[in-house]
Amino acid sequence: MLNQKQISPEVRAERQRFYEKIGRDDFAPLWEQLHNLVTKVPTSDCRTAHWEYAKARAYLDEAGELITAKEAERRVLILENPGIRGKAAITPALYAGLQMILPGEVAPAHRHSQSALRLILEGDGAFTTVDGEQSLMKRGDFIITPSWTWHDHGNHTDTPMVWLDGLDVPMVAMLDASFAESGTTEAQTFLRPPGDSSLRFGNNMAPVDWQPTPNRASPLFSYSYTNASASLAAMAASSTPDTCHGYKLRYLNPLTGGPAMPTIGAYIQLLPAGFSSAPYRSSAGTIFAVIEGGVTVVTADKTFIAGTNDVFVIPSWVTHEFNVMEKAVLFSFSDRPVQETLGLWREQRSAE
Ligand code: 1HN
Repeated sequence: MLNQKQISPEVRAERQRFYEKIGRDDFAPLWEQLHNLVTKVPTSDCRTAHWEYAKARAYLDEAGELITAKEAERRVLILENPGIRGKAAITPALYAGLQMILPGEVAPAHRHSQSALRLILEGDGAFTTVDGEQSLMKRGDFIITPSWTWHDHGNHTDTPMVWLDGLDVPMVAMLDASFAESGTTEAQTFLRPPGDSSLRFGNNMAPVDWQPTPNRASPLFSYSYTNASASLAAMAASSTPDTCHGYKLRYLNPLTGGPAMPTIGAYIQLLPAGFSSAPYRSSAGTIFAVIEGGVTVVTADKTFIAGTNDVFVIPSWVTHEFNVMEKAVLFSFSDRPVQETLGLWREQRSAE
């Protein structure tokens, strides 16, 4: 790095004049910022942060009185990372929000380049329709709406439904590749019966001539919590936990073995009663939602307890540990698949 102290005021002023001159012609000196651009380790302004569900839920109730889902198009409270406010980002690459849909409400059909995932936090039986197939949602279910798929939501039950939305909004903005379209009708016409995609692709089979396309999202769009928790319970009953992750599974595209969507990886993990994880960090900033129990999260500069339905974010390369008294289940999502595809992803596990 240039040591400013060794530079005489005359030279500094001369350089400043040069920078201003070339700036008027849209040039800039790399040497003034090289070390901020190429850092030894990730150093974004993104911070570790925690959103309590009780507080979020009260704000959602207030929002419910201020605006309908239809008028809002989507009634969502964005979870803004406190280190990067105003960018609709929870990490530099990802967006997260909490969406509420009240009994009788409709969130009209649209599609966009951004890929979305939902993790249901509250409610049972509201629906989402993805590319003409309706699916009822319940707590803990993981649902995807891949890039450019039509989607609308509705709630015919008598209780509110709340879910966590995760999208690649900042990533798509960075690439300047955002396209969107509104549906001509509020709700899509059904093209297939409910459960069709699970029956075609979710039974370890696929239609004989179906060819997976690289980087295409999973044809399965609803992953039930009943299945996920049975898988976690089986692992927990018959193996020892990973020292950093406990028992952790990734949601995959059954046709490729890759992630359910190309830009966002999604995971679910069980931390058994009494578990204390070994310190861990990775280059993929990760958003967590607590599905069952509670967890104490420890980082160098912050320790907090995340209770059921709370959301928290661990930025890239921040070492963290999880401690639980009772069994806990955490859902999480990150940009890991993008980093892996580009050969960028790194992790560091503490010495075991
Ligand atoms: C969106 O389409 C949904 O469809 C939710 O439920 C959140 C945030 C940004 C852009 C599009 C939805 C969104 C979104």
